[in-house]
Amino acid sequence: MLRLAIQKSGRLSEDSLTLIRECGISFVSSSYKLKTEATNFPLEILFLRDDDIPGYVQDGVADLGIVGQNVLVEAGGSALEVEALGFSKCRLSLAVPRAAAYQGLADLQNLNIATSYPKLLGSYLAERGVQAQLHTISGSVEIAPSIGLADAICDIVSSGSTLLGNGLREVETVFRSEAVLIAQPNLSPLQAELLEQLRFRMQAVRRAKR
Ligand code: PRT
Ligand code: ZN
Repeated sequence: MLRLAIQKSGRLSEDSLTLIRECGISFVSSSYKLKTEATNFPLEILFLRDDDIPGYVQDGVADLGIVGQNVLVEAGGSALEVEALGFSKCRLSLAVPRAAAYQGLADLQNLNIATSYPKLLGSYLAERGVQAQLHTISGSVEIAPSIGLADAICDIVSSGSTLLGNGLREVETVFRSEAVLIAQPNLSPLQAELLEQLRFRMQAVRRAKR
């Protein structure tokens, strides 16, 4: 039996459920249930907050998970990426107020930057020799400059309209992300075999869409 953790409700949820169904796996899901069992594959599906998924997979509470690479890498830990899934593509970007003079990373030196991704941003800046004060906030990062909390932000962008709507300009891409299948590092041989079957089906689903 494999336990797969997916996001309960959010941007990843629908595509994750669709992918599992397109793999030919049948299950009943309802919005109030926190887990469900597949009827034609030895799979149990757990519905969790996305931020909790890498930790549950690392600890073996779940064997597999579907999360954004941004969440996986920010979490650190030992959960392994085993398959890129091609949906929920986005980028983690630095942005400054539209009117700010920005010519390059050196302009961020000693600024206050608000983000929910201190690890990803911290290593990006450190690798480039930029020192800045990072302020970790968990949501509504885009309003930080307009309320005087930060000089710049680093957050997830997809269309760019949230930045635009908050008077911000995207200046650097820190990380590119998509949804990935992750696995705990200590699967049993039988679980590893089931994972291979699942990956084979996922790859076939993606090929069929191309
Ligand atoms: O409740 P839970 O903790 O499970 O969910 P969540 O609110 O933390 O995550 P959710 O559902 O918003 O996002 C889940 C994953 O989707 C993220 O970790 C990313 O991998 C991916 N993803 C793809 C995005 C976006 N696109 C996205 N646009 N995650 C967030 N956004 C937000 C972003 O934070 C910003 O506020 O959308 C806004 C920007 O969008 P644009 O289109 O205006 O640029
Ligand atoms: Zn989350």
